[in-house]
Amino acid sequence: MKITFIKPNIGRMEHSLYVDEGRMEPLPLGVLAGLTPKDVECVLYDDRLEGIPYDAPTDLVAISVETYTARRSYEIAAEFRARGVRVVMGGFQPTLAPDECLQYADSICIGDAELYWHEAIEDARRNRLKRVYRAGAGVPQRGGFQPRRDLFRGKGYLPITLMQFGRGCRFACDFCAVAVYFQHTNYVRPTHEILDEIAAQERSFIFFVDDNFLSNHGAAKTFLRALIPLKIKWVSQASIDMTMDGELMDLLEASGCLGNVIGFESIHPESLRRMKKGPNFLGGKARNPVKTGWDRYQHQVEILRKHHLQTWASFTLGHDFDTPESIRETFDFAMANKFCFAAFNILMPYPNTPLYDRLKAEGRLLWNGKWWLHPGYRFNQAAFLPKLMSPEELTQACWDCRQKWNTAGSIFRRIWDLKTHLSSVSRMALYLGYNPLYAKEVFKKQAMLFGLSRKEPDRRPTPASETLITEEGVRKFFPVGERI
Ligand code: B12
Ligand code: SF4
Repeated sequence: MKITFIKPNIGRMEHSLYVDEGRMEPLPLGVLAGLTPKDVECVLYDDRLEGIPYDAPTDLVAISVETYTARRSYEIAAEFRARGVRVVMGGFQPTLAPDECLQYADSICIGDAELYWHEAIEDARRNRLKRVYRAGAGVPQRGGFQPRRDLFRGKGYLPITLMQFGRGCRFACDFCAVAVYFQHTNYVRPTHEILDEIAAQERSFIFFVDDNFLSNHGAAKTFLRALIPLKIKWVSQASIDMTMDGELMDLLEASGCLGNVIGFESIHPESLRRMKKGPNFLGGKARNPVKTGWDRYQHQVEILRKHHLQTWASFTLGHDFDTPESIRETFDFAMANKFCFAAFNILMPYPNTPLYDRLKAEGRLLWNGKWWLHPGYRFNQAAFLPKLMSPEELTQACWDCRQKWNTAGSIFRRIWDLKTHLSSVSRMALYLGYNPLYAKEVFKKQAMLFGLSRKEPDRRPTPASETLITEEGVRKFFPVGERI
């Protein structure tokens, strides 16, 4: 039996091979292949860098589908199914929007593959795949099996090994797909299994792809102590409440942590409260800004700097208290703190999240409520009606931030921090190596259409009237799989 694993891109130009130069190893597919019985042949194609050989013989196609890549995944599935090959989909989109995915796949997998993949393979061998395999979430890579990293070789991925310490997060931010998928729970792998995986790597630079590496401080401390003697360098994603725990901060520094992606989301306490961004209230003065004054994370950022941690600040912009002015202030805040990277993301209503349900109930969703399928929707456009500005203003304000942040001048201005970027050779290399690369990718991806298209990106915000095409209209004129 042969399985073809596919990592879909967000969008793709019909006549040119769009190559994502910031591409990282597709760990979910490596994990899935690692879970696959040894007698099954596994091949992997990454739509971000290579063509997909639809005519090559295969028995089963397995696609990892996120909301952003759903339209492209459905197109790829249509090609294989037209050739009589069965397609199975798994990942966030099948878990959050199963009914939609079922229309485009022979079989869908809800939740973590560790819990059903063997059964699906045996069913596929006997030609009796079920329509739905359903599981929850749990401890990743149970039993300590390793991802099939040999499948990544020769594909030019960034020289950084992706690995899991754990999955999920204990918080419940209202916009977060992770909170829904993992039901506010964090699962951590046994330390010895991760150490074995690290020992099997040639590289000593690791990205722990956890949703919140520091969701469980106790477990993280145990693991960090075990990391210290290995003398590796690593980065991850973690919530800012880490700054409340001095011992944890010392261990982060001692274990080789260069920095984390941190969800600041907003610099306005009203917005943080409304989105239920729990960790951002724990360590600072946002709990009761009327009494204490809101210091805009000043205290927390100082603690991060004291430990030489570089910060990748992530913002979600477009909350109900946001205006174009407050978005500009957010940009100034990020510049003033000389963050290593910053993502000025438009707040996105992901299917099945509390935010999505609220905006839907308030009649504020654009693009028929399914922006990820809409043929006119472009990457980084507003997908709902904000309260205090128009969707076009929101799109433009975030694009302005991205443009200004990623100029050579901005990169030059931000490097001058002796406590972080200039505190060691590896930190400086990370800053100088990745900033220009990400800047280039940000410009390439901005306003990209989803799926296969003939149109070049148009960076102007789409007028709201164009977002109002009806659902029947979308189906009639732009069925998924048809080129526009
Ligand atoms: C690492 C990461 C990244 C890395 C990318 C790494 C890479 N390889 O390219 C970076 C930082 C670059 C990134 C970028 C983005 N990301 Co990201 N990312 C993650 C993160 C934290 C971990 C992914 C991972 O490797 N996990 C480890 C693997 C083993 O777990 P897994 O993917 O969940 O897979 C398991 C199951 O889902 C299932 N499964 C998955 N696929 C399949 C397929 C089949 C056939 C089967 C049977 C099962 C199955 O089995 C697996 C094993 O249990 C996830 C969150 C998460 N928990 O997954 C977000 C996440 C996937 N990202 C997200 C987003 C939004 C983005 C961006 C769009 C952000 C932005 N605005 O730019 C971009 C662009 C992504 C793109 N498609 O190009 C969202 C997607 C939301 C959604 N509803 O789809 C997530 C869920 C984060 C979140 N908080 O919501 N990301
Ligand atoms: S802290 Fe981060 S990962 Fe956890 S629920 Fe909030 S946004 Fe999601």
